[in-house]
Amino acid sequence: MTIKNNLKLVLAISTLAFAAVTQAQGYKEEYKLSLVVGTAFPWGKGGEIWADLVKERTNGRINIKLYPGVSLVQGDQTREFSALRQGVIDMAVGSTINWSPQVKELNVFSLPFLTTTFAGTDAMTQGEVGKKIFEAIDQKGVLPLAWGENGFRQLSNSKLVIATPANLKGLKIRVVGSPLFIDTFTALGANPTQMSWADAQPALASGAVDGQENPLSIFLAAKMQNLSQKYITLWSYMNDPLVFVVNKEVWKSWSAEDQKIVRQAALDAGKQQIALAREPLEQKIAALGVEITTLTPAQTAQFVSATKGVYDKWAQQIGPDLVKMAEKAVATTK
Ligand code: X2X
Repeated sequence: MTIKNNLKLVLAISTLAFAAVTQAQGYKEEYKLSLVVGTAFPWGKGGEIWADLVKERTNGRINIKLYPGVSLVQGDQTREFSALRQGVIDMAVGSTINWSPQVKELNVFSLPFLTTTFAGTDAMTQGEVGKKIFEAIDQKGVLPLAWGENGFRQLSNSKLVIATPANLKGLKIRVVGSPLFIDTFTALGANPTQMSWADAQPALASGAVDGQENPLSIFLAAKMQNLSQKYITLWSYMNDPLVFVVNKEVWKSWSAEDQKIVRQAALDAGKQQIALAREPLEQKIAALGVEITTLTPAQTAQFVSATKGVYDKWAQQIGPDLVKMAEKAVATTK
């Protein structure tokens, strides 16, 4: 070997070594993934599946740690989206309700009775509506990768069987952090109060509120029968899709190969998570002594008509075009 060739070799090796170091420097030792609930819930399981798939497929280059209880924003789930944008949170599997104060389009899923079926939900998330919503999330500064699902929200309370809006009169109902929910429950004659998930459980336990609405998977894993919740009404008035997202700076710091792996892992985890969230739980919950009421079509119609004004008002705020697109998507499933 000539001296010139030796020099070339040394240069090539040091360039490679430098590249390896800068790549390692660009990667964090741990990525923080925010969740409202932990792995006892299908929602938290989805985060765990995503983290495990990424770790395995990147040979540990990307190491994700779960932060349930939205602990990175002190339990205030309505601040999760801003924290994601700012980089306080690296990744999340988050609820469309919790992010709707920042991304108004997400309220489309909370329009009362827009759809009451999984087919209707899928027609929205997997079609044009889903694309538009991902664009909106992206424009607000966070990268969406895949859909998940918290589930259809059912009504529970400690006082009585609720089969018509009249039964809700004056009941104190805990609702989540979107003003749309205050409007819906006010229109139904209830007395809604907004609070975080962390505050909701002690408020139910002490009787400060009479009832709440959440998917059955949340009811079961949070053992709400022990929080005085004796009655459930299955009204499926809205579904709460979840979104798998990554902070944009974090995303840019990853190699193209790793970006591909993280995206595919989110899609795979999302599919598995949705299947878990859709497991029927009525019998398990009934076996705990909770009285479950299924509405007749005529009873459902009363709830639909009582909330029609809320639907129309919010359709204007969300954007009539997006709402029409959603209505069309749902109509194809009927
Ligand atoms: O707070 C709730 O009710 C929950 C857990 O369902 C959400 O984060 C939307």
